[in-house]
Amino acid sequence: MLLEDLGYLAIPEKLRTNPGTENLETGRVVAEHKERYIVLSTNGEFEAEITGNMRFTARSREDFPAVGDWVGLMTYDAGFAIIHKILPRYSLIKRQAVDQSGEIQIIAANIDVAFIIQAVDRDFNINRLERYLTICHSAKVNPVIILSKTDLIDARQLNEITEGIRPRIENVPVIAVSNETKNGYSDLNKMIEKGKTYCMLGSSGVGKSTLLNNLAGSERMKTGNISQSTNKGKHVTSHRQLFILEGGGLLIDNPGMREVGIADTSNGLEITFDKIFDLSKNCRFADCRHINETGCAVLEALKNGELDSNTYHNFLKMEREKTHFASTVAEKRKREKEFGKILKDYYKKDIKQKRH
Ligand SMILES: Nc1nc2c(ncn2[C@@H]2O[C@H](COP(=O)(O)OP(=O)(O)O)[C@@H](O)[C@H]2O)c(=O)[nH]1
Ligand SMILES: [Mg+2]
Ligand SMILES: [Zn+2]
Repeated sequence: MLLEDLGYLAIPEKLRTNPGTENLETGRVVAEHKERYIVLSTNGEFEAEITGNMRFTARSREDFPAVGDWVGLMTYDAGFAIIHKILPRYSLIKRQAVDQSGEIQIIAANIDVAFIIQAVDRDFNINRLERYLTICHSAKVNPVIILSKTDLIDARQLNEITEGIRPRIENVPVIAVSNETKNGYSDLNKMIEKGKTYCMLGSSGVGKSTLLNNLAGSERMKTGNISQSTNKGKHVTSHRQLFILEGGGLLIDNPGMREVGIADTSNGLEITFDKIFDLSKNCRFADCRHINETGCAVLEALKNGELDSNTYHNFLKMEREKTHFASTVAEKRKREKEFGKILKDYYKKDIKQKRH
């Protein structure tokens, strides 16, 4: 296995030199399970853990390795390795946890293209597409929309769906596929390049694992029906894993996501809703919220039909969520800081007491 087979050449040149890793081997995290990692390197496959130092200095989930990460490691006999360093990431897909704790969940690192998969039957929902697009844009990952299960509808219905997407989502490729008939597979295969990393995003049951197995040419991931008995919608894929496809593309499957919160820290919303952001430059007030302000160019465009009303409402909803997330994070930081201070005072006292 060469590093370029794992996608090494997709790393931007300036990130490839990593001071402090000269004596370490380079590898890529292909799977993760409760702080244990499977790493591939030129010397094979290793089960790895991070150093104690990495664990104790970690300030957030982002300081731990994720699937797709390039790492500096020391390897030992019997396929065991210690990860000493995470190399700088060129992209990182994350989402906000459902419980609103302000925790973020890392989906995958160093992804070139994300396939946003939505089934054309009951799962189909443009608001949700915009949500995933925002996650991709803030992660600096190029999105491609894949409409799956097209065998369940006829050509006219499919046409209606793609026509419905067009006015709301521009400049994002849309590919319609069926895992049953393999319709659309050749278009999809054309998009997958050797040495580039792809990741699948989408709800449970839309056919992500089936697609991966078909593209890989063998059953790598378990697939299944959404369980009706446990109304939670149990998913079969319980872990995240990176697979090397026959054509040399690298593909990451993901457990289904029931809800994807927006943890947008960069300009994901700006890119997804670029039309609204362009319009807002003409609002009378610089801090216009586009809700009821006079001289609002966004409301004006909404009134004259230039702006789609569903797009507008979805934008407002996600904007609110982003604001809420930002304040949750700020509060959490504050609490942690206060707790840190209590600990510090406690230790100070403790040391004093020991001296006496
Ligand atoms: N009719 C139809 N069923 C599909 C298609 N793709 C997947 N399925 C079925 O949908 C269910 C969920 O598929 P799975 O790949 O496990 O979805 P995942 O949760 O997104 O990984 C399985 O029963 C599949 O057989 C498709 O293109 N057409
Ligand atoms: Mg799956
Ligand atoms: Zn406005």
